[in-house]
Amino acid sequence: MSNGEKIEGVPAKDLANAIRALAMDAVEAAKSGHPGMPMGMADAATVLFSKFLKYDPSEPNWPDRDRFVLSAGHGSMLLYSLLYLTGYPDITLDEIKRFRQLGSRTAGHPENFLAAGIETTTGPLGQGLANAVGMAMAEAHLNARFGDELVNHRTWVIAGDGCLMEGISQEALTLAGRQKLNKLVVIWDDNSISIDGAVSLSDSTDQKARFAASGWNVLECEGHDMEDVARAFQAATQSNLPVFIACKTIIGYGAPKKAGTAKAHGEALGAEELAAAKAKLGWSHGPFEIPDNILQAWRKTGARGAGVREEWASRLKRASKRDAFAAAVNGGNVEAAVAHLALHARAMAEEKPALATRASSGRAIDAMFEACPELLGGSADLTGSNNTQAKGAADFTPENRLGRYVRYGIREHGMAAAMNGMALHGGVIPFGGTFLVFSDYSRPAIRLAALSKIRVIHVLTHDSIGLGEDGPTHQPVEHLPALRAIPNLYVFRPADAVEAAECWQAALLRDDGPSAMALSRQATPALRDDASENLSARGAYELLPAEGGASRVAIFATGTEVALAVKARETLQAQGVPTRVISAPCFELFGQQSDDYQDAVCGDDEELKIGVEAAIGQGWFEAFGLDAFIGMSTFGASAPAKDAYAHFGITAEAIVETAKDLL
Ligand SMILES: Cc1ncc(C[n+]2csc(CCOP(=O)(O)OP(=O)(O)O)c2C)c(N)n1
Repeated sequence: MSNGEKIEGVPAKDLANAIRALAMDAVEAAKSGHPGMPMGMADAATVLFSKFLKYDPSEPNWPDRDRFVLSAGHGSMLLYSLLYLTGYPDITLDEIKRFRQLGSRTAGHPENFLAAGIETTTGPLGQGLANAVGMAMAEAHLNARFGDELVNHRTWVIAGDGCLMEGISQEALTLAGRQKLNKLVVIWDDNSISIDGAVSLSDSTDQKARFAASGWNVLECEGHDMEDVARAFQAATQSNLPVFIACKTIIGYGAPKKAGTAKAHGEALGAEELAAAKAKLGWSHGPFEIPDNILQAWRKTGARGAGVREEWASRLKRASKRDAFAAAVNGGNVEAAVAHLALHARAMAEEKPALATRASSGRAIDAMFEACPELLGGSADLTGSNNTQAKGAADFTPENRLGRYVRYGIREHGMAAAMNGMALHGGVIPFGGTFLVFSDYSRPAIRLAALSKIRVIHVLTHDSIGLGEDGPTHQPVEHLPALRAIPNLYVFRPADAVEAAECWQAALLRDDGPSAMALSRQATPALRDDASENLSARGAYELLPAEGGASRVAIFATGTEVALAVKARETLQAQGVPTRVISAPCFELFGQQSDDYQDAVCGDDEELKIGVEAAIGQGWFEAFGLDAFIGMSTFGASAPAKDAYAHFGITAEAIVETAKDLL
């Protein structure tokens, strides 16, 4: 395919220039944005969308479509132009004209939920690349489960220098290399420019050697020579390893003064340079004007996937696994998992095991894993600690794509971002473990999951000073409030085996956001003897009522500290002080309950309210209207758990003392 080759009767270079023109015009109108990257990658993107990418704009969510990930999310106008030109209904010319404006689908950086066709939310550099690794893993797994006839697609990524400089890229690419994800193709926009100027100011990595060293096939092409680009893409489709294509481009291609410089990166070109660029490109059309023959050529290009999609649909109709496939891609067998968890919760209420909540979570996973084949577990090299490997779950490997357990290695950030990609891909429900303290390493991806409204479950064990001897480097202190600060993230901290099962139910049942399970290393007593209703799904509930009169003290606690509250209540009750205990496994769910319910749980002003959690108290006073909080205000200490709790004054005795002082 040469630049002069005609696509649907129009020279390919004109199709590429349509992308450039829209990018320049939209950024100019918004007075902000990034024209350089779309202008530089327009030729390669034209080759991809006209000859290689499998997609159908009339069915943007067709499960067997190729996934296209714009990891260099600042170049969002490249994606929006392509979606408009190829005919995705959500991205109209009006939306392009409203680039970056309030309420438009064409936000500054792509947001997956704003328009069908945007596969993932990108902008924080490197995330898209790591999402794509998860998408390719999901594809490989589902391909093994359902066969080539239903699942057989690629994941194509455009990544910039910034994506490759970010640390997350190392985690993502080494994971992909180990997993031999041969249907993953990363196209590097190799333009040697970032914001500060030449990439060489800050980086001298041999990127091709880096990828090759990690088990990738490495290719190169001239990014403005469509024939050469097509040759590389064709070769990429024949690979037995993931493919990295160094695609040499000029940022801002076509802009006479700014091309090849950082000035093309992130600001409007300005009227003069824009006009000169259009003249240089031979584009004589006004702002947002795409000549009909060019638009029609693009639309026909976009329509060429419909036949392939229809063939797929008829294969699906005849497929013996069509019902299982439909269940998988429509959110998974969650109801079956939830039913098994309900039975399990009842068994735990009977058995009353004194377990670490990480062990209770492990048992919950065992209870539901077979019932829900979409569950895909894993851990960042802490399997034995996180209790994330269900009994009988085999490893997911190049040799066994049916395996449902991912050895993510020591790559928390890569794991979290890959899980986002899996959830976005669909057909699997990812969960993965690490220590709560290392949620700092995965936080940027957790935040994006929350923004992206996707179901990803983080199993975060060793959730307090109660982990003991590993000391303050490993003891989370600020992490619970820090996670609770992320909008749309549910933070669960179950108190026993019944609550652990309930929290898993609640996490699975939400399909509009991620959950984090904070789980203890140390054992804690069973507290619930009734599991007929999922009380954890209420966020907070009265575990034990006051006896012998109106309640005078209410103790609110989470996780392992609920047992301390129960013990303190016993003492206070024995001393004639009617005391309630409220278990609060999920603040976010509590905040969604009716005012009446919240008022009933929080009680009246006559009552003394004490919160207990082995973490800093940020957020606690507002959540429950507390009078006092018992928790941490410093880092922890290396010591056996009991000694650490005693040292920091998080004990039943301290709760009793505080109550008596304040009554
Ligand atoms: C994690 C993260 N850090 C910083 C930024 C801000 N930023 C946006 S684009 C960019 C430079 C990217 O350079 P490159 O990938 O070469 O893009 P190009 O200049 O080719 O468009 C930076 C630092 C960001 N979006 N994400």
